[in-house]
Amino acid sequence: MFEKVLIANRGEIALRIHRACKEMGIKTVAVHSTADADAMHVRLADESVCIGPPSSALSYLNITAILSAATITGVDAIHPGIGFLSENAKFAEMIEEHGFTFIGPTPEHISMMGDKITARSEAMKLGIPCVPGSDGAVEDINEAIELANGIGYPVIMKATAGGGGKGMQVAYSADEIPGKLSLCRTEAKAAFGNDDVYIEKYLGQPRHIEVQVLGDGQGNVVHLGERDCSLQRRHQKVLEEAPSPALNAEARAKIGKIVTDALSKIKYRSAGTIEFLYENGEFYFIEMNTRLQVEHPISEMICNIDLVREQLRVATGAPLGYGQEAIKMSGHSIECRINAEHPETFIPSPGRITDYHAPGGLGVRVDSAIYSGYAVPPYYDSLIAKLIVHGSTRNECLMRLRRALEEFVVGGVNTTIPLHQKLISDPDFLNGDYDIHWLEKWMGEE
Ligand code: MV4
Repeated sequence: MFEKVLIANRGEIALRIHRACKEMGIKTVAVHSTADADAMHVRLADESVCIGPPSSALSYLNITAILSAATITGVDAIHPGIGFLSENAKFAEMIEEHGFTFIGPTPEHISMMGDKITARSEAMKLGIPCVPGSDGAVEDINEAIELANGIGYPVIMKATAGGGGKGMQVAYSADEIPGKLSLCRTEAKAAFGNDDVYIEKYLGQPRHIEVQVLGDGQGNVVHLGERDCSLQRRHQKVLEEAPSPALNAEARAKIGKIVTDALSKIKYRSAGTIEFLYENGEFYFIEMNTRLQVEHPISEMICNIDLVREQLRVATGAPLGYGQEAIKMSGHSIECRINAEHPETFIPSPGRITDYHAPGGLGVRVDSAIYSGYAVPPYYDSLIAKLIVHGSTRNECLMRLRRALEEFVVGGVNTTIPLHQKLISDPDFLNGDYDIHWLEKWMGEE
């Protein structure tokens, strides 16, 4: 096992990784910007290195500074966490070139899935069901119209380098194609420096269902079931649950097998997530994330597996050591993302936390790096805590969640706690009756 790991991240996820390391007897090195000198991940780590000014571009995205910190502190491996450099193939490659281990997939797999056109064609080759659409990038307006006529309207045009909902346009008829294609390209070029675009059939009322996988790079791959992430606003997830209220055991086993067979063929290593749209009982691949995800804890809760611990183990070259039959899913888990934002306007609310009391008790987990007296900096995303609850049934989970949200005190900044309290008392939510557009409609934004 590694002796010392550098955690190239901040906030709750840096702390999450630190905790897994500590339990395994691994020393940790935190890196931080000048704005994060007082952060909990820095306080708890065995060593810390300041890697730059507040701006992420100059600190948490600064590959040279991070590699220097790794060299100075003599770590064995680097965990990229979530966001920042976690899906940067060049970073993974440079880490290996410098003689450190990258705790994640190979640079080749990161690249393969980072480009959505390549990801789509790989998924098809591997037998994963995809949304009907173009084979590769669309060349011009005529090809786009021809394709769209064949697929049937509406169609969605997407940037191959897309992310965060940017670079997508829906066309409802052939005469909308020229304008929307040009818009899509312009937006893609500006946001990602790449204007390659592909086309898919536009699904009107799908759920967003993603399957958690774990591989060892030797062909052993297991899945940890699915998460329903349909409750989102402007492409920001708000609340996630596992299992999905929309799936039965048969559908779960079927998609699980498709996904593990596929990733076993490419000998995928580390944690990953395959995202699907799910409509009328069918799964349609949209993309794969080659990293840990914010909502990974709900899968951990229902499977009783520490995903970061497993990432560390397989990164050393150890085999998984168990098969799918060892994964026993039990009960229900929900995560509420608590952001330092106004619960109705979502205006960020950085500043000093004057009071803090986290809920606890059976089945309640809080992943957070905040504390009383901590000042939430204005430079990064506004997630300050994840409240993760487990119960033996969805109902028990919901009762516990209601109780835990009531107990949660975060003073001094606005938080989305009141939004969650309202959300989990809505009849549609209680019935599990929602799709990807439900939350924005519910908030009167769509
Ligand atoms: C779609 C879609 C409908 N049809 N693709 C949005 C983000 C990107 N990851 C994929 N997205 C979508 N792709 C087809 N063919 C609808 C969306 C979409 C969406 C997907 C998941 C969760 C929330 C969403 C909100 C709006 C649109």
